[in-house]
Amino acid sequence: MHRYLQRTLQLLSVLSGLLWLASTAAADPEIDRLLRGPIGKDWVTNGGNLTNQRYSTLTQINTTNVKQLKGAWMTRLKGSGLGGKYSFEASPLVKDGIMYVVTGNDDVFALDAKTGAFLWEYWSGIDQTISTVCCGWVNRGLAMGDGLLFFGQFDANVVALDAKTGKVVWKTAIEKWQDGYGITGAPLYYEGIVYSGITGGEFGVRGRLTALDAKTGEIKWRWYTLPGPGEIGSETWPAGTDHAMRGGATIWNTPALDPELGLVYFAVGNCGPDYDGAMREGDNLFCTSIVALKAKTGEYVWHFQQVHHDIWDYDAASPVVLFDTVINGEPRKGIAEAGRTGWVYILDRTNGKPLIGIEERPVPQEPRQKTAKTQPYPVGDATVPQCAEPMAGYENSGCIFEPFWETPTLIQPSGIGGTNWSPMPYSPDTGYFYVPGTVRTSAFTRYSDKYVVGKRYVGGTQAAPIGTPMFGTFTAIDSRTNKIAWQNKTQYRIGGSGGSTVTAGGLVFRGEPDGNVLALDAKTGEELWRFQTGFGADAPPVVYEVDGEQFVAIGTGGNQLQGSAYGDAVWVFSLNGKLGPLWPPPPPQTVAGPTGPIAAGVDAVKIGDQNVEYSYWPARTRIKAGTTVTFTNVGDLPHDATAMVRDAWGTGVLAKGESKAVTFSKPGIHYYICTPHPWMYGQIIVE
Ligand SMILES: [Cu+2]
Repeated sequence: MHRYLQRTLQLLSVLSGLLWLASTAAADPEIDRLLRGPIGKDWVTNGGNLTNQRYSTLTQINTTNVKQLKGAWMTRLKGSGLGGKYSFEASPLVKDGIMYVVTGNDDVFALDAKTGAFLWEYWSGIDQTISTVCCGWVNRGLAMGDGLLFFGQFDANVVALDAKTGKVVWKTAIEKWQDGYGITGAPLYYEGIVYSGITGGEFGVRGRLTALDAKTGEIKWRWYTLPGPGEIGSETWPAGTDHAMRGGATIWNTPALDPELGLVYFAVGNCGPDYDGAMREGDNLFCTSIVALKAKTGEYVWHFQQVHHDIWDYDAASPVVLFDTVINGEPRKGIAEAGRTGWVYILDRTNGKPLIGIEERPVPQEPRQKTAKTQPYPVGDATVPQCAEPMAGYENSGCIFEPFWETPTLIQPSGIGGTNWSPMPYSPDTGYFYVPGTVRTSAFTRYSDKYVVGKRYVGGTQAAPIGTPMFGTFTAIDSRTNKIAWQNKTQYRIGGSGGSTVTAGGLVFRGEPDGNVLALDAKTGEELWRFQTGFGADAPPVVYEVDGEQFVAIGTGGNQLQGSAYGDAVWVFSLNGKLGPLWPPPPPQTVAGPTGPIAAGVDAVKIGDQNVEYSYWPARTRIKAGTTVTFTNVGDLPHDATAMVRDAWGTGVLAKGESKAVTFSKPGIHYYICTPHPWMYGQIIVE
């Protein structure tokens, strides 16, 4: 009897053990293994694997033979995402000889990774009238697992396609685009969960990370980046107000995950309203922060805020990177993120404490903006200059964290400078992070904005003054010291969405907005190879292998924020490649201001004409005093034309098809911008 009971208990315990295994077993053991391991022949998630390091272990293409690299194939994606409102920022995924790629129109294509032949295509049919777009139509990539491909859409749906056929398996609405929400970041898949961020920081949304069941699309949990009353961080918002509920803090990019620690990590964007801190006294957690949650449950574990009470649009927008290192002889688990501030933030990923050192220093104050008393200054070097040059016509100028109110104030880096959405690869061979940067000064101005659901809610503007230079830097930052190992100045802005990838072959591959793809020596930064693709080459490249042959792939479809020429192509390179370069596309602007010839006597200006969404046509016109100029929006998005001299004149927001007439009586040169898209410039010369 006693023995029988013992046997029964043993059996029960074995059974419950099996049940436990069944409930926790990985949903896709092969993908999970690839995600945990070093990146080899396949590239199965946006950042290559769970670390986001974008470090390929393939060595067939290396520093000795990279000069022989030529085009293996180039495929144009049937006009998907081809046009002035789109950007191509996705890394293609590759698994078992099949490439999957998503364009700025949320269309997905499966291609033979060896030949570029089409296997299937999914056309999103997404509503082209979506008006809650802050920074170009873009999709930063896919995730895969359980035989499915996952991605977020501009209309705030997360979608799963059958990887074999491209048919929709499930679609889950996270929110409504009409309320200001959208998804542009690539999700992360691991152990049957899809992690997705959300965008809408310029539309008064409440940011969050959403975890979905990969098989069904059911929402398992969500973690709000803006705390509700009584929650952790709520003490950093004014008590008794609901400003935190529309404080932005969106998630632009793919999380990283440490399976041993069981933590998921991500970077959080700017506070809303972007440039007006007057009503939101406090540090405003979890804006502009790195956050760690328990990967299974979404429970808060730690956070690090890069900018307190952000009023400069200093999003943490680049994906976080996990790496292991040795500091003072001790092995450490690190996490790093490159900010728009121009610094790399390097932390211990077990607890969120600085790994190398970050000092809180007093900063200049502006009581009306309720500025934070101190800000974090990482020990080490910044990758872009952090002070603006004084300039005629501007009373105020300053360095990073210079406050501003209603008088335009020059500050560098701008909110569209430093490292923006671009990823930052890490090589365990060199111990370097490869940091793309944009150098661009902004004149910041605060104004009042009223919150209306689904409308822009930014409380100010930032535009680069006419004639100021815009360029970039590409910097190797030593992960052990946070100091510059080498730095290349680049002709064009590359921090806005430029991508790169590093290999065990000692190479860094990266695209340029002028259409060139480059290979650099990862140790020294020396350029070893260059190839003209014919389209703006801004997307982050990937490296893969099929039938023993190594390939390098890059999406070349241009990028609005970097001003590069649009396209719809995927270029793939190999040592056996036969294709030569194409003619260069028009290069991006390197000086802020309107471009093109001056039209004589033209009194009608079209906005977003000729498939160039972010433009005025003509951008420059010469008229007689007393002429009435009619501005008409023929683009897809709401635009305006607003004098750079504040309160002088403006059309107000024009929806698609709307016009507004403005009479110019005073002779002189009138510059104007589009307030939602301050990289659009126009000029009216009145005689
Ligand atoms: Cu605009």
